[in-house]
Amino acid sequence: MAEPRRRVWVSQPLFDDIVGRLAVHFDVAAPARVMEYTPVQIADALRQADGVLATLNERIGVEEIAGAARLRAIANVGVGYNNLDVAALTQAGILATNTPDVLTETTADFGFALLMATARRITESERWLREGRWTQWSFDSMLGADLHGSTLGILGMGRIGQGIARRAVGFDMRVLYHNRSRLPVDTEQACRAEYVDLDRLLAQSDHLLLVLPYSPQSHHIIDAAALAKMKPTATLVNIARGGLIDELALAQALAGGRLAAAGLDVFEGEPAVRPELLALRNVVLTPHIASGSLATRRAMVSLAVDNLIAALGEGPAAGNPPNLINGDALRAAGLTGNTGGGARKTAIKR
Ligand code: 8YV
Repeated sequence: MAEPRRRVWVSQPLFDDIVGRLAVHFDVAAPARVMEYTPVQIADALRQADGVLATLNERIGVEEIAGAARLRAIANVGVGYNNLDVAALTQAGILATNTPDVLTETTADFGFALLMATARRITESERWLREGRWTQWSFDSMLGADLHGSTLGILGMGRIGQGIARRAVGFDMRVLYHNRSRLPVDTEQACRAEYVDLDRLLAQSDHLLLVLPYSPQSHHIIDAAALAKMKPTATLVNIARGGLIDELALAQALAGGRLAAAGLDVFEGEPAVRPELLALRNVVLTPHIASGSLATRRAMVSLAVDNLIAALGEGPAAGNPPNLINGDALRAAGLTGNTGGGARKTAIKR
């Protein structure tokens, strides 16, 4: 008798034509509209799933997977995966994947756009104009800060940070960076970036961009003390995760003139945004869209689908999901633990 088809849960409406590729191998359950799930709803969905296509909205940890006996793989649509408790998934033998590379350039583009909008007060002045307040041109209205010739600080020098540094070359900026580990010299040279410690980065940057992963170690890395080390004329831009910044301290610094402006694409309690930030004129707020070009969002979903098909032991890369985050999950599940596709394929299907 034929084995019953395995089940995949797609947590949000993504692109039907791309997600449809899953249906070749699996029964697919996907919502027709954007969903906000409770942890119990997520646990219920996981209980019936062999694989999951998830977004940053779905937090998946110990409690959510407690009853998920058949779950073998979670493909996150995003390069960041702080919504997943990777240690818990690894211990349970559940493979997890993400979508790096395909969003690097688009996200770096956006980081630069948000920096320019913030430093040159683009959204603020547009609002002002629309409010009918532009009654006479004046020489000193809406004066901003230059990008060209200034010092750009990049905190987190992974692929996206390097993409931003490459763009800064065209603006003749001096680029400083801080990262957990220093980059190889040839990479530094290619980005024309200089490694400095965090204090120097804070003190010397005219514009500081946050592009580092969020973790317990980087939680509120930009707090009141860090903000106090920055130039009062500086611009702060965050395209990584909201939890990197103590937003209340930031709002106070912006309101008190201790920081010139901020551009925020991500928020600690998103989609909720602190009223203290909403009330300020010198902050540009966007709804987590840094990777949001149509082509890139499609590429992200496509890569996540490839990852999930492979992680569940199907398709051309069966057993070798291209972007596995937790290789140790294989061993934890008592699977082959080697990277050879064939052996793993059989094991993962079980
Ligand atoms: C995604 C992101 O839009 O990739 C990331 O880490 O934050 C964004 O590019 C988001 O993760 C979608 O789930």
